[in-house]
Amino acid sequence: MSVTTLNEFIIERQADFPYAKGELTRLLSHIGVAAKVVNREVNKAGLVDILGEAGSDNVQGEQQKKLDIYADEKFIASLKASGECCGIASEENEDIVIFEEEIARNGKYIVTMDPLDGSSNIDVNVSIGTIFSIFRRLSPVGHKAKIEDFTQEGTKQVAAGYIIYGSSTMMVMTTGRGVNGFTLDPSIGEFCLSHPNIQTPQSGNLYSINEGNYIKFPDGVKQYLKYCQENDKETGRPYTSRYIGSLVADFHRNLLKGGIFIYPKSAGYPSGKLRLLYECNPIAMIVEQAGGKATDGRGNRILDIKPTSLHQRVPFFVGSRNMVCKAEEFMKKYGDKEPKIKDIN
Ligand code: P6P
Repeated sequence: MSVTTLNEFIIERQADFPYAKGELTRLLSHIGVAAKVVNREVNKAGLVDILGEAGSDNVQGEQQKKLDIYADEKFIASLKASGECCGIASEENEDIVIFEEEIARNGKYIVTMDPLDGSSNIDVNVSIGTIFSIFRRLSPVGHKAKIEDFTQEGTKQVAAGYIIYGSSTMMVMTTGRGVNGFTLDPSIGEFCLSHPNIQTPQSGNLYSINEGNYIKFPDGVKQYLKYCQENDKETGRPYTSRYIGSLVADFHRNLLKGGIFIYPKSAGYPSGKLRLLYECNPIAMIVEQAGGKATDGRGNRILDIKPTSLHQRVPFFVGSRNMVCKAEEFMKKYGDKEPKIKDIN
């Protein structure tokens, strides 16, 4: 059976992109290149004693970088080289990174990204990920990118995706016409179509939340968790809690098997912990394209939220449509106000 590589897939689907004459194709394939470079380093992370800790020199005498800084630099370099991206917003950079070079100033797109999400899990060999989102710029081509290019609602995304560096390395992405998964075949160094047209189950029995924060949750969340832990009427089995503390890994499992991921606001995080621009928006586009739902727990669709700042946090309820709806019912019935730290005994 012949395999379809990521590049072949994008080119075949190019006609789907209303105005792309190869630009989006080039941009997405450059993201694929950076992902392969980062994957190589992530896979060596376990050999840190040989390669040297961040801040020390590696065997080549190069300054060893923290992997998330390394990933940020590789994605920025590849996006700049594509000539299709005029700037990026990244979890690793306080402000937008504007590409000054002539070739990049003519780029029609901007990218928001978390270059290596969950990187604190690297040294315990837990799956981590890169998350990205692509918008068409609003500012005039040929000029420098502006902040308003980056604070567009999530509904304006032209593409979104993530790379999960796990038991295998996989890119899951959407250009607004369904979700497709590409698994890296190391023997040929190509991402190959392995999960065509991913649809997430409308219901599931997996719930993912950091229950260590339980006493800081709003009552609606506490009551929903209680509901999940009661016996499931049909199967007689309670739901199953699965939480690995790495958004891409937790989301990817639930996307394929059915489930809900919740990072609500809490006494510790009154706006939630996850970032709207480069964590929640791209994941929300993917889940909606796969038939799921993503809200802030109070009926607001994530993709409709108008960003007010680059690193803005939002509460995040994402996954199987029926499960997110059920969680929202509990938030409405029992309240979505998080307790104050002083009121927690
Ligand atoms: P907590 C990783 O640091 C991250 O940004 C996400 O990948 C993950 O879902 C979340 O934070 C975990 O946060 O507070 O449960 O450790």
